[in-house]
Amino acid sequence: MQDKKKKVVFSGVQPTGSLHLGNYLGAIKNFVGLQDDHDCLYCIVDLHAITVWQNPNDLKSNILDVASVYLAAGIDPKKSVIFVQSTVPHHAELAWILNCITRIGWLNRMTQFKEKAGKNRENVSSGLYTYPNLMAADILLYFSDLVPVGDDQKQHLELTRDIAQKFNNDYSNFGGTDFFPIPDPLILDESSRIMSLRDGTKKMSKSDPSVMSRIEFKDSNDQIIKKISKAKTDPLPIPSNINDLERRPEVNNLLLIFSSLSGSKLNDVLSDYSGKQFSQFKKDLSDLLIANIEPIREELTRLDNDQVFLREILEKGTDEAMKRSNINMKKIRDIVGLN
Ligand code: AQP
Repeated sequence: MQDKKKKVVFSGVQPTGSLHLGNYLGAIKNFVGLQDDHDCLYCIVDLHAITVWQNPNDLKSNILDVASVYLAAGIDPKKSVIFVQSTVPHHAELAWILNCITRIGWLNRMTQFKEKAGKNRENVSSGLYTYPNLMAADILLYFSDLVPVGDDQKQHLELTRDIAQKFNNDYSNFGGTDFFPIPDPLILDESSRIMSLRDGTKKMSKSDPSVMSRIEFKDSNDQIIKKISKAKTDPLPIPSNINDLERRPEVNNLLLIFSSLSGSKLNDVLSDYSGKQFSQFKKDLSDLLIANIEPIREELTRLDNDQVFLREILEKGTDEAMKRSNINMKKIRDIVGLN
């Protein structure tokens, strides 16, 4: 049931592969922390996933995998609405309306599209190009106030704000100038961009062809130890000054991961390890990772054997999301002049 006094939080994860430490520290860990004081909707954004071709069988199992990670990481279906985007058709309907609000020039500035399309821009799907409009629809459909995301989504959030403002202005005589609340991003600085373990200038990503670039939830303890021991560093010892990390992206990344998982300030981590070699630091980092990931992995194994439970949670989530989106979509259609 919606608690009208609480701020509405919306966020989502794409079911495009095995979830990793970046998804956890940049997004899912924050989702968990928000549940008590906010009205949270956490979505599995499968319509976003198909902006890049997905094997249908993999997509189906990835959807359930994201749901399992949500639950195993501590999202409580009694407190938060967990659902699959495509089971609530209003997301796609509102995205179309927002396609008609967003200016082409705004989409042309989106760096994620440029990065994902690369040199192949003429040949990627038009869905990839209008992806930010669907994301805006996800958020605005529930009149969300806050959106916890990693740093890579900041630009899309700014676009969502522009879209909401333009809609409010274009239809001010019909819905008022503050019909859609202007949502705020919730980005935790230190963990907002976790980088690849192989290249500190590239974000840790599900689609990186090298599994050694990321820590996945399903990694065994031995795999975690191996990935961290092979994580790229450099021949210099750990510095004592944060400024000395500037030209050492891989070292910076490992220290940030440590700081984020341990809850210690980066400065404190530096003073504990400055002047030391990486072998001791990497051992401690592996221990910390295992302490965080092992309980989630065990819960994932348990949920893997209880698919009925998982599907029940998702169905209930769809019912609740539909209840809300139905009411909101009626208002939106009415304002735009659709019946
Ligand atoms: N490396 C990261 N550091 C911090 N946060 C991250 N997020 C993703 N990668 C990092 C955050 O996780 C949430 C869900 O991301 P997503 O799966 O919807 O999309 P993405 O950002 O495109 O993630 P990937 O792993 O890079 O997927 P692919 O390879 O499929 O494109 C978002 O809040 C995101 O900020």
